Amino acid sequence: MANHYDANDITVLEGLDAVRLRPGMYIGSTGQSGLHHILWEIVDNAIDEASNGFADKIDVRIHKDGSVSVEDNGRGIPTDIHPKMKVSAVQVVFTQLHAGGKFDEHNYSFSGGLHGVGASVTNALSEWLKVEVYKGGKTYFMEFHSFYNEEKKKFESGIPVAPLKDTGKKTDKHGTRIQFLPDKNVFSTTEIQLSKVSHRLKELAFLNKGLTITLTDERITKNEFEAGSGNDDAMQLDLMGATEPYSVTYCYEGGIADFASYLNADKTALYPKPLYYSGERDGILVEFAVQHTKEYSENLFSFVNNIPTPEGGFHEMGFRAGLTRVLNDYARDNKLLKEKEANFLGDDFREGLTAVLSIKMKNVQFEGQTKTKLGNPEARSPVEGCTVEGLKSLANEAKNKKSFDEIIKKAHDAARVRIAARQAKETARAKNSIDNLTLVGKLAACSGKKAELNELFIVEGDSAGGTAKQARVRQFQSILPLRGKPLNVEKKRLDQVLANEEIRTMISALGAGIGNDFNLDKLNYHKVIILSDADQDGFHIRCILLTFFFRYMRPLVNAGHVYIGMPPLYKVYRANNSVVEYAYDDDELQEKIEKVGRGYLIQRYKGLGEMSAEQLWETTLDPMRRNLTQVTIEDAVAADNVISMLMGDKVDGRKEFLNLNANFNKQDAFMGRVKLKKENGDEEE
Ligand code: TTJ
Repeated sequence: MANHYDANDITVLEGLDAVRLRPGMYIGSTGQSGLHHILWEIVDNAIDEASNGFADKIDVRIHKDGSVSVEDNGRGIPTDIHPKMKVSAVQVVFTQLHAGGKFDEHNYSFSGGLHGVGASVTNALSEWLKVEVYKGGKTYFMEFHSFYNEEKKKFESGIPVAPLKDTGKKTDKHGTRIQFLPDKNVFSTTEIQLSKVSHRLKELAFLNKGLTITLTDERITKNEFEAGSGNDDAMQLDLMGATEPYSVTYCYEGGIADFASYLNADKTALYPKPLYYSGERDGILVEFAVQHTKEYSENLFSFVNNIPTPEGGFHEMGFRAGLTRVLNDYARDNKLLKEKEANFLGDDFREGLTAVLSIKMKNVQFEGQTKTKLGNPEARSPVEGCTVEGLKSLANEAKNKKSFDEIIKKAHDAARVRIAARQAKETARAKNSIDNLTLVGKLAACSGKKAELNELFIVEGDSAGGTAKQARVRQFQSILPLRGKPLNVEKKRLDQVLANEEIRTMISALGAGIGNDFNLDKLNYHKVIILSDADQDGFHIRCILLTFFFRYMRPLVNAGHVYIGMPPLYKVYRANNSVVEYAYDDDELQEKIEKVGRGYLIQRYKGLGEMSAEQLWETTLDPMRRNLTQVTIEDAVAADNVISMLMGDKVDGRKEFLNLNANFNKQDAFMGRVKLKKENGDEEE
């Protein structure tokens, strides 16, 4: 092997040996991904030449022997002798680590991102690599080899076979052509994947508008490709196709605007053309294309120096912020958002959004799990600035008015759905916690399964609850004792209300859900009977429960399922219990005294807990003898006002109301607006 270069080369060669020793350090892995990485290193160089405006064509060819070639029509890698290295610039590029963009700061200003380890790494990990440079009518050639050195007993990588030479072949082409064979000793597989390469080259064509990229795969014919892609239309399989290699050309005059259209090809766009902008701020080039569809997900594809950044980063933050700002301003300025209405959220503008964001900047820092997140905070503000400037000027073009109006309309829908969804989520969460609730030890459920016949008594206090459990007919009567006062639901949000155990227990027992999801068909009891003491506390509890039903189970009230149980205030009886009468208020007491006659005794009940099971049954539970009052809400709005006054912020009003209604057994708690209807159908105001 001809190798008689000066001392400079020795360090260079050691550099490439290091790459071969630890390929993972340079290309991530020695699998599929690493294999393609060494191709992208080469392609990136050609793309750079094109980005800088010196090339408009790149040809990539996968050869039958498994090698790959990349050719551009740029200026060609410099062929002159590098003053410091004393070898050709071509040799420096392929033997010096990180030398890729070192000669010309300006032209290579944006290179060196993810792939920026340089073309020398490709050389180090290839069996051989050949360079042709076409320049000034001449064709230059240089070749590198990697091989096992028997004398040194070690692998040597990327060794020049000979210095760069003028082949003498005349040409009118200009550009660079690299061909290399990935080394089988390095990679677990050396089979380049057509689908991977085509996907990336197509992406690069979108990202570099006007650039023509051709991909040819000599390993398969056109017809084989067609057959393999599932297109078995015999008409397409022509004679030429039987021998010609598969080849595809990508070129997009619209650049990333075409990219956005392509991404939306199978979707329904809200406006025909993507909104496209290209500009620069603080040395950062910013380009974006935006097109909304009828879909709901957001598809933002971002790139930094042509490298995808699926993990996002500061450029995406800037873009999103700018988008939200301009579109909210547009909505306000055009009165598409009423003065009272809150701004849209960013999410509202991104529903169904397909966007491509491509920026170019120096000194890129990639972060994140897969090193695909832009970590340069200084990128944020310029990108936001460009986004604002770009969208503003687009919005000012008359031809785009319809597009912007469509975006705002879509945001309106999104906002509405967002608000509804939040409510649904809350309800769902509530429902879950209700379903999961265990009522053991609380509810004494009836054994019968017919909701029409079943009754649920919500009883104030554990002791009365215990008595009621003894007194009830278990076939159709359930008892739910309430400990203490249930939460005053008036001033609470649904989630707080549902945090209350008493209330959850009640919802669970009724079985019909809550709020918007309340379903009467699932109701377990057609009579829900509130049984509270005939005193101020009992009245308060009754009001709280009614407020709860009114607020969160209004259909229950409207359908007449809610009742107020009326325990008697007095027992009027003979000493030997030969006569027993109950009086439910003071008027009735006189009546009953007369009925029982001389020698009567009176017992006044201070609460349900004072009653025996037998007494409770006779007076309050027995359907034949009890005194139930049906609660019907005639005027929901009026009732709500009353309840608000009772329970709400106007504390004075509540006190006054409570004091006015000293006779709790006859209290017309709802001041004539809510009618209390007797169980037998008689109405009383
Ligand atoms: C450097 O600055 C002077 C003019 O030429 C510039 C240059 O290097 N251009 C260039 C490099 N064009 N194309 C390449 C290139 C192409 C491939 C396919 C691979 C590599 C390593 C470089």
